[in-house]
Amino acid sequence: MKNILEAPFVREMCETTANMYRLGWDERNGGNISYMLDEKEVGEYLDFSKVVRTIPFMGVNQEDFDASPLEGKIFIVTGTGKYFKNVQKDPANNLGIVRIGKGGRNIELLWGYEDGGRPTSEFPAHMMSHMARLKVDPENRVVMHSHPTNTLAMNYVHELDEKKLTHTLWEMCTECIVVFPDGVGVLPWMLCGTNSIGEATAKKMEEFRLVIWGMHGIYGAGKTMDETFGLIETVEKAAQIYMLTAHLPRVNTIKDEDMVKLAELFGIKYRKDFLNL
Ligand code: 2HA
Ligand code: ZN
Repeated sequence: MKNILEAPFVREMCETTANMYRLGWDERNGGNISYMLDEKEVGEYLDFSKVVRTIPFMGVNQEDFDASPLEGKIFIVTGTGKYFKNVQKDPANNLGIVRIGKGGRNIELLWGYEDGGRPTSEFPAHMMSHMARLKVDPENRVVMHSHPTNTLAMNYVHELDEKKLTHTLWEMCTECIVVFPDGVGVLPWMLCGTNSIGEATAKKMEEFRLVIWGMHGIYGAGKTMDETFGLIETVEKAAQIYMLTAHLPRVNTIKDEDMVKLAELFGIKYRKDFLNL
């Protein structure tokens, strides 16, 4: 067996959490990532017959929560209560590799959480988001939650309306409409760690790869870690420009006609109903 600490997916989790921490997006235990892995690749590092522990899903009523479509799928996931700050120096305590058990009823730990930990408190929301994204994009692998500073700041001074918020973000950087042409879904403030926020997020994920949790943070989904990180990074950059300029007189702006030209140049399908043409 190869050394799991050298596996590309473990390195990627370490690098991404370290980047997010350094950007100030994931204070303390804020944020969580789940990344669906290729069984064949993981098989080079782990013996699938060795289940370290079986862990129940937390924060959900078993009757309302059905993860059976993910039975047997393997994920690397940040641990509950763990700090992104610490993942790189101690992946074996802060990360876990888990397999969704029979009928999607529980979680089988294959590696990690060595100090007795378990997956993020948002694991059910992540699993529901994976199921929702996989229905619209069979190649989706990553779900990422974070508390990016300017995105969060913008939540307090901008209407939490999908069309208006997406439009404002698209206006802030030329590339925004190209990076997230599907726009940004928005949920009001809701109690985190619950079935209801998981279900509401998953519902939005059928339409959007990005979902704002009002006055809490953001969810992103994508095929790769880079794509997902890049989506959140681009929203955060746009929100930063907004926060740097919102209190100043607006002299110039990217017009809706300009955004149409961009979308046409890059040949992308975008939310036309989010423009005011
Ligand atoms: O994992 O960010 O939403 C900590 C959180 C909960
Ligand atoms: Zn959070």
